[in-house]
Amino acid sequence: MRTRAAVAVAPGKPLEIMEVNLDGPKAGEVLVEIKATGICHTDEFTLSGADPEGIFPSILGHEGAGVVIEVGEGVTSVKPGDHVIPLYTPECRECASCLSGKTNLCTKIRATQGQGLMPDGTTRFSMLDGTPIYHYMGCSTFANHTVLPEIALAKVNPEAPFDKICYIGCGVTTGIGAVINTAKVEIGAKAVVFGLGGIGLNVLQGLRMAGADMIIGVDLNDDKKEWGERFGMTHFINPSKIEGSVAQKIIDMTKTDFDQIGGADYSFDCTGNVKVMRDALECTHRGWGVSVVIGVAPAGAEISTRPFQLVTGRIWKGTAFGGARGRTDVPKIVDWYMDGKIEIDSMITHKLTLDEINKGFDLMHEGKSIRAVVEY
Ligand code: NAD
Ligand code: AHE
Ligand code: ZN
Repeated sequence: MRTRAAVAVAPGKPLEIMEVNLDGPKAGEVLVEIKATGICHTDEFTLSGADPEGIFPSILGHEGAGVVIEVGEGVTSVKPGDHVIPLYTPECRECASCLSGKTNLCTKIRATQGQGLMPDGTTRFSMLDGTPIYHYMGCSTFANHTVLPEIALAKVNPEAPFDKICYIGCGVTTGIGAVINTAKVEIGAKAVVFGLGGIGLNVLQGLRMAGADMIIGVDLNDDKKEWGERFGMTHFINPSKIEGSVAQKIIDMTKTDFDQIGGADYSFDCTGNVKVMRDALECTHRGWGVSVVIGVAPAGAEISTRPFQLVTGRIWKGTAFGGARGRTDVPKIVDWYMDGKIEIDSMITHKLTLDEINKGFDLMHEGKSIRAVVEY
């Protein structure tokens, strides 16, 4: 069939909207009509050329929602008409990682996914002249139709609006999951969130749900103060407007008469900046502070700190997709949204058509959007 897509033709170039060929689903695969997709900073990261796994031409996008149109041989868990959210972290429930019970990082199809290919080593997309187009994160939601492995689809409540729940395909789940699944924040905790964008605001709402007491937000953009406050932030720091280091500032803010050491119980990097990641670790409490890396850093970037920071009990960890097991957890998160337990609507700041998709990247660069969503 033919479908319309925004194709990443080369690093650093605007996406090109065009008709592309799409082959039907093979065994174990599913054809999905994408109804809406968010634009995540990770799409920008890959388009910019900073992603070591970036491959061109490709169809980016990994934060979508849509409807099953056709299933390939042997597919049993979804059927035409089902509403689904594509999963860049699939859940096969049979690989060593899934069965370990210790991680959400299913490894069944990770190798081919990172090469922009379906599990059989081929691509379903091509240009009208036959040039192959690569898949992205196993999802390619910047196409009106896409093909995914069955294990990379979460079947969700058909009443849920596509233009909102697409955000659960990445940002919402990553932010809330980082708090609940990865950090396992407890009631009364003191926490810091670096970077109050599409991910950071969801970390804030996760902290609010978990019952954290002091929730400090850090961003270079003062507009994010008001945004943070809407999602539970209690204190705001703009690092460009303070004297001294942001880590020391946070340590001082968290001291009490009883605890003169100070430091956050938990911190989260949602910037992808390795210097910020260091501050995020070093602002946590001696003996027990946990810092979670969410941000994705460019090729070649490395993190550093004095090993003493770890010797003295701080824990540095990371999270992908908020530690969520997609087929199991994503339908529940959609239900949380439908039941009013989590907020999404106000974070969708812009709605675009596919033809306007590059505007979504401009809004992100200008710090004007939280999430821009493309509706097909
Ligand atoms: P975004 O562009 O919406 O937000 C980033 C925010 O960070 C902005 O508000 C910006 O002003 C702020 N910021 C930038 N540099 C800063 C600095 N030095 N100090 C303080 N604040 C700073 O991006 P997003 O969609 O929220 O994504 C955030 C990061 O999370 C990206 O690196 C993205 O690739 C990554 N990400 C990771 C996962 C995962 O599973 N680990 C999932 C989604 C996104
Ligand atoms: N391809 C990059 C890494 C990109 C990355 O870290 N991706 C996150 C999801 S970001 C979603 O917005 C992730 O899930 N990683 C786990 C995985 O298996 O890809 C690189 O550096 O090579
Ligand atoms: Zn993302």
